Amino acid sequence: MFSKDTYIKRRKELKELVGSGVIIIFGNNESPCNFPNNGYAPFRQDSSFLYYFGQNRDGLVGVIDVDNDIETLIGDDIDIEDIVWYGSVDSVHDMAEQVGIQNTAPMKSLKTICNNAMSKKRKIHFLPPYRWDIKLQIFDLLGIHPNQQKEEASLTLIQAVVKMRSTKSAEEIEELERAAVIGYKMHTTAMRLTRPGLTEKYVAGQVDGIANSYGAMVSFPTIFTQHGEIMHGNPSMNILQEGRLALCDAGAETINNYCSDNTRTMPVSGKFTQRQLEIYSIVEACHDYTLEVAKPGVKYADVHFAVCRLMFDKLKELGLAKGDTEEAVRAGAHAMFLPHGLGHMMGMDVHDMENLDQINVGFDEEVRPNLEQFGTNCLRMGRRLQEGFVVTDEPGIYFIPALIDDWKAKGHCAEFLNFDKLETYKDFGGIRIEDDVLITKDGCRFIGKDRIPYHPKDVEEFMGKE
Ligand SMILES: [Mn+2]
Repeated sequence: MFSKDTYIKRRKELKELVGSGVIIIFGNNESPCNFPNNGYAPFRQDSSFLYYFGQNRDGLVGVIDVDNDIETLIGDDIDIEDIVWYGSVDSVHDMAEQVGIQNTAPMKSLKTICNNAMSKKRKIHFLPPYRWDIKLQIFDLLGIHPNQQKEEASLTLIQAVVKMRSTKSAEEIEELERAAVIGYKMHTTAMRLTRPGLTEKYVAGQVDGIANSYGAMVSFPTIFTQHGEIMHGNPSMNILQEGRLALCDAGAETINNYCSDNTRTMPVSGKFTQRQLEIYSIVEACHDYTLEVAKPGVKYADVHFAVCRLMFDKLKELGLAKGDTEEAVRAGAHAMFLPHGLGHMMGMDVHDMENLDQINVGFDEEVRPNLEQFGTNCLRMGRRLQEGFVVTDEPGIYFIPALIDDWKAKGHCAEFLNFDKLETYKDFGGIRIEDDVLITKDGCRFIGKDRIPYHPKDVEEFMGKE
């Protein structure tokens, strides 16, 4: 948690941006796993609630009456039975005081607050809910059916939250640096353990343990797989095999819920083959190129396409691609290899604010998403970069057998791709290299003082150590 002043200032700015009405920001509740008292652990608070109200406990709601400048933390104090099982916790009044809020009220009063506002036809601002219990709560409070809640959510509030959370303050950047330290430990652990004979799940479990030991949790379910070409490949009981590549995409959350997100791809044997090295070097060059071009004022979509053109040029040298690079990228031919965007915003959520809808977070009036073209429709971030933004830089090259078959059968982008050569890469897997980038005053830099090894020589040297 930050100081009281941070939360007071944030709510003050939010009130100015929203202008009028009643803002309701729902905190999360415990989420049952297989029976009510066995919840998914650890508890994860809603990030916008954390941003404005700071408190990391279930069963809280923050209400801001903008017109009358009244802030209320709503929640029920725990009773003696809960204290017996879980220990004593701060009262709602104490929690409010810690974040500079004057008023508290029990949960049942939320209905009265909403009824009063609705009877006076005042605007009630809420964010699009993503958990079913909150959807039911909104249905109960405001009478809006869960199917309508995304549309009925306040665009004014969404835009205000996005504006504020997109630019990271100095204290937030410190938290992100802390997350990077944990991320470094996670990835170097994976690199140290990876060898033929172990299961993917074993390595992934050790990586998760690091995140749990040093912070709050993993920032998303760890990907550790020899099938790097499957974007979200869950770790399986498959045994790591000599000659394969293992892709590890994993991140940590600090105790204050700021994230890291890195990917490394390593040879299971500890040494890249020539064919692996050729593809790896292209991804490495693309990854490093982002650092040269990303800066305030530049559209991240343009950085993405610049990286795609560099990648395509180099794939032509290997004989996997052909034709005019500009035309090929315009036609979306690069998506055979890179079917996702170069990166996404990162902060308290690993895909920061994705619950507020990507069109509101990664795009704006000027830069609209292209929802038509395969690959390009997966861009999560396109708009102009600003100082203080944090985005991921995660180019990859994948050989997806089903996609090769599909495009080959349709003749899709046939003038830009060498399908005969692609056939010989169907057993390759995929490579991604990912780091987190802070946009600075006149350029950008990686977050994290220690770079997780990614230059091929460094990876091999690290894996060769006892
Ligand atoms: Mn990522």
